[in-house]
Formats: sequence, structure tokens, C-alpha cells
Amino acid sequence: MSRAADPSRVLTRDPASVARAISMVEDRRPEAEAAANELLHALAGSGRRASCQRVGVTGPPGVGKSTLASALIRSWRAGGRSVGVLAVDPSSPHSGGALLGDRARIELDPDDREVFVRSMASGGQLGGLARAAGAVVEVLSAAFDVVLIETVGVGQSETDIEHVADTVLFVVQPASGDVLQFIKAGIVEIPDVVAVNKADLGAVALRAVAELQGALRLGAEARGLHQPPVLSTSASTGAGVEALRSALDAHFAALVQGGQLPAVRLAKSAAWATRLFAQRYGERGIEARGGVRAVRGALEIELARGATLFEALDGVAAQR
Ligand SMILES: Nc1nc2c(ncn2[C@@H]2O[C@H](COP(=O)(O)OP(=O)(O)O)[C@@H](O)[C@H]2O)c(=O)[nH]1
Ligand SMILES: [Mg+2]
Repeated sequence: MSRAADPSRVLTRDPASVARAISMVEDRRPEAEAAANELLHALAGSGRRASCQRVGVTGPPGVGKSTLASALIRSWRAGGRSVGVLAVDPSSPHSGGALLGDRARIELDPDDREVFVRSMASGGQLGGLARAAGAVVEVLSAAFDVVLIETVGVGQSETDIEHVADTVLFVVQPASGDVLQFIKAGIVEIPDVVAVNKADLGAVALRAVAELQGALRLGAEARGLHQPPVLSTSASTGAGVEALRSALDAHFAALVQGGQLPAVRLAKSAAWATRLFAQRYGERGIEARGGVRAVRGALEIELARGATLFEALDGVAAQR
């Protein structure tokens, strides 16, 4: 049995306590679930979670997500905000190694206690998030002003990130035509903010910005969505990083000021819980409870009552 984390020390960002808390919610043994739930309730009761800004960073391998994340974190730190990071490493226990050699390389001041970085394997789901990721984000949300989640992905199976983030930043690099194709075909969800990184590569980067703006305008119009801002950045030189940080902050501020944040988070948590429910109980488990909509509705009710993710899953599974 891992030692229990002290919630009050998590809230004050004691690194060892935050690490222990994350280990507790990652523990998959059935006997560990009660302690994880107790901890999550204690952290939720603190009310800190409501003001935390959750930013998901996703995009194909090698475009500079980790480098850009490091620059964004420095920018938030300069503004006095603490940052917790969940870096999802796309290695799978089945392939036994990292995908395309990509590892989250987030480089920060090791002495800064107001930044905490945790790596996590994606658990064999390509670009997806492991089962415990939602709970890990809850832990980080209780402790830090900003929570940043980095995942690898472009394509259908990689939309998990939107379930745990308030704002999704999609990072691409110039001359990556596949991304345009994905957006035109409606395969990529419309992100909240787009960064075309490696702007230091010159004219090709400017062209990429214009092309993406065009593709996103068509995609957003077709789906009746807001067209996301497309910004050009260079994580290496720092150009455009401040503007990107402002765009991310503005997206979150709009959710808060418009009063939508609680409802958006609840809907996202319910969608995430539904994915986990389907994984655990399969097609038959879903059908036995009246189908996907019914299951999502039931999970949403549990979560709205203040159940943890694990309690909601168990609660709905027990319903007949
Ligand atoms: N020229 C240039 N290279 C960059 C930039 N940002 C990142 N890189 C490089 O791109 C490579 C992949 O970066 P990384 O952050 O690990 O990408 P990730 O796989 O998307 O997380 C590294 O060699 C970085 O140094 C940039 O703005 N300009
Ligand atoms: Mg990376």
C-alpha cells in the first residue's frame, strides 16, 4: 500500500506530496480505489479546482510541442502563475518503446517549486490518454494555477485530450500537408487555438498559416463552429510565444466570463467517463444500460452530484 498523500500539502504544491497523490490515483488495484476517492474528494472540497486553467497541447510528433510547452510555461511563470504538467509519453506496454522516438522533452528550471512535471505512458492507446489521466488532471488542478497536458496526435483516435482540457492547442509545423487534409476531411476536431511552430523556417511558415486559416474557416463554417485563431510561433527563438499565451488565456477567460466553464467541464468529464465505461464493460455493458446516450446521461448525473470519476463508473455499473 502506497503511503497516503496529505491533501493540504498537495494544495501547497509540496512536490513529494503531489507525486504521491498522483501515484495514488494511478494505482489500479481495486483496494486502492477508496483511498484515491477520499483524496479526490478532499482536493475537490478545497475549491481550488474551479479557478485552474487546463490547456491541452497536441499535434504530430516532432512539431515542437514540448519545446513550445516549455516556452509557454516560462511565460506563465513570469506572470507569477504556478504550472503543473502532465506529459503523455506515447510509448505502449505492447510495443515496449517510445513511438517514433518521441518523448516529452520539457525543459525547465529544476529548482522552481512552482512547476511540476509528471510523465505518463499513454497506456497503449495511440495518442490517447491512459485511464487515470482524468484523475491526475484533477490532482494537478487542485494544486496549480495552470495545468498543461501534452499528448501526441493527429487523427480520429486522438481526441481524448479535449475531454480533460478547457482549451485545446493544436501545434503543426510548416509544410505538413497531412494536417490540412485532416482538417478538410473533418477528421481533426476543430481545436480552440492553432500554432504553426518553427516560424523561423521563413516563408514556408507564413504560407502554412494562410493555408490553415483557409481550411479552418471552411471546417468551422461547415460545422457551425467558431473559427480558431491561428498563430505563428518559434519555440526556438521565442517569437510569437507571448501572443500564443495570450490567446490561450483569452479562450479560458471567455469560458469563465460567459459562465460556461462548469457545464463544459461536466459534459467533457461525462464524455471521458463514457469512454472509460465502454473500455471496462464493452459494447454489451453499454447496451445492457440502454445505449451510449443513457450511459453518458447517468454518468453525468453521478458526476454532477460530486462523484469522482471512479465512483461514477462504479455507480452506473451497479445500476440495473
Ligand atoms: N527550427 C525550429 N526547430 C524547433 C522549434 N521548436 C522545436 N524545434 C525542434 O524540433 C524538434 C522536436 O521538438 P519537440 O519539442 O520535441 O517536438 P514534439 O515531438 O512535438 O514535442 C527538436 O529538435 C526541437 O529542437 C522551432 O520553433 N524552430
Ligand atoms: Mg513532445
